[in-house]
Amino acid sequence: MTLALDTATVSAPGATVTVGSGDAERITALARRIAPVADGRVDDRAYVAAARDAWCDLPAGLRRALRDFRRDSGPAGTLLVRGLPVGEPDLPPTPGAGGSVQRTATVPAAVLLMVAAGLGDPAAFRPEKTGALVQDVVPVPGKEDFQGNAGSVLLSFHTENAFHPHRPDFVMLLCLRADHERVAGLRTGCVRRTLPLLSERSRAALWSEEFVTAPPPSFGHSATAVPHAVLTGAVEDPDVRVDFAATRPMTDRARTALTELAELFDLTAQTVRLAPGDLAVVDNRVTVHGRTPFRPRYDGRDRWLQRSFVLTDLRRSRGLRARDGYVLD
Ligand SMILES: O=C(O)CCC(=O)C(=O)O
Ligand SMILES: [Fe+2]
Repeated sequence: MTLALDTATVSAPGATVTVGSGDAERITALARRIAPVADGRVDDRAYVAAARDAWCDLPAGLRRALRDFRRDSGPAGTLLVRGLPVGEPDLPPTPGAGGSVQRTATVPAAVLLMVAAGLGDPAAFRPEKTGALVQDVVPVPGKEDFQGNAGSVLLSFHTENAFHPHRPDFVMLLCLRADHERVAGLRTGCVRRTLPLLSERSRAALWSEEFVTAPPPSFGHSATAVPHAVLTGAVEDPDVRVDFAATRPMTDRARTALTELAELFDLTAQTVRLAPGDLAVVDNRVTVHGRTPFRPRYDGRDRWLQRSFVLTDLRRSRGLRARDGYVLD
């Protein structure tokens, strides 16, 4: 069966690379090679070290594309890698429990951690999905309306962990199984596209520290909401930091600017219906992401993505990571 990306839904595609079947077999072999390390506990530092080592043996074309993307994520701030092995046809049923994670060595977990270790280093937040380095993104019964990855209504645009000083540099989403109706789309919007379209007044507001983004309750007091700007860095190529479900304006001009920015992200959005074997890498510094709605059936065949975060400079968060591990407390 061919599960092709529905290119008709891509308005202005970001970079795409396709892994050939021979390379996919090599990648599967690498995943099998490292599977016994640390008894297959993917959160163990020895497993991560093995994944980092295996990165060096990934097909050169894939490594080149990822390293180029790391240096310059381009006008869309996304890279789609297609044709990766995800363990089909022996894929187990889609998990249905809230907070479910992947603790054991599988082909998709190896793919995520090998790529993470090449783009930077994998990282996770202890209060979020128990700090697992590979997390399930699945619809959860009763959570349909939730503005988070357990939901199935429209998920609004957000910078991942926008409230956090060490938010991921890259968010990786690997599709193991598409939704039944193949309508769920990963939506991305890049500030490199919206910036030239913003009014002068809104642009000025977005550069000012007139916004607060509260952490989700699970993070407790470990992150406090201090006023921040939505745009920072280089005037011609800023970073963006916003979560349209959580970022609150503190002034009238900030409110107007947020509305304008949301409209422009909608206008310039690109939507990709991920197929099994598709890995979307989102540059979380310049690109926000969300998801179109879909209808879960909770029958074990629902949409199933696995997610890992990447920090390009792990050292910067050392104060939050016990024993120089990969989990931020
Ligand atoms: O379901 C998706 O496609 C994206 C979910 C999401 O925002 C995330 O897992 O960070
Ligand atoms: Fe997200």
